Amino acid sequence: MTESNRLRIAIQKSGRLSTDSQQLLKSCGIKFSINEQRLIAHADNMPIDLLRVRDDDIPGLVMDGVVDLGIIGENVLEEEQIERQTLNKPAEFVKLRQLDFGACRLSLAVPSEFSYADASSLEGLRIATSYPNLLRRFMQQKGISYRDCMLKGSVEVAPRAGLADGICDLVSTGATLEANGLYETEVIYRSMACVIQSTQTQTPSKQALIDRILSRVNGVIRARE
Ligand code: PRT
Ligand code: ZN
Repeated sequence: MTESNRLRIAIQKSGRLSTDSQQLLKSCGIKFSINEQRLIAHADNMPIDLLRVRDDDIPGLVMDGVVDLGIIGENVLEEEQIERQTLNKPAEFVKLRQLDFGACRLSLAVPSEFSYADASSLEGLRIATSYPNLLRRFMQQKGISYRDCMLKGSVEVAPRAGLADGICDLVSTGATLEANGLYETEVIYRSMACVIQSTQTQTPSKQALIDRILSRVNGVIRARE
């Protein structure tokens, strides 16, 4: 029995989006306390369960209809959507709204000694990334062929380690690139956190609760602007 009368919201367990996600839900009047050992936190004052998971799992949980709502970076969402479309797996969701945190960009970067004119400077070269689908889409649009170097972490050290010629990685301040002797050449995707809803919802009461939460989210963000 996996159906639930309670609204399920997936948020990142621990990482760059967790504090802001929890804070946003609390500002919307949802009362809960997190037990670090627990996957689920039950709200005290509304029929809502928070699922605390790896951010990478959130798009799939929403697209498979396991949870009703998710708070996730658009970068991870879009990457997963392209991946699922390629594999003919459910890839539908409704983006309810973009949020005001989690800002970053997915960028191409190369070693400081690399002479870069435009993306075609990477023709035939190897690019390390954790976002193979977003990278492929960008390079296909430009008509550039390149070779993959798929890394889930430590992408920024790949050129120095001789594993790749350039990278495609998330950047916010640029300090990590600089510390690794790389410079940013091209932004291929700009991202913020967003709230998404499953297309497989719902009972009218769940939808009413979602509408209420969304209108509070709008109010909270408007007040912060
Ligand atoms: O454990 P889990 O899988 O849940 O977390 P994670 O390690 O995959 O993700 P996490 O917590 O690092 O990031 C979650 C989300 O935060 C990302 O998917 C983005 O939507 C958003 N975000 C915003 C960022 C950054 N800014 C960011 N700067 N995610 C990662 N970075 C990393 C980047 O990969 C690089 O290593 O920070 C470094 C660069 O930062 P600067 O400031 O030096 O440029
Ligand atoms: Zn992750």
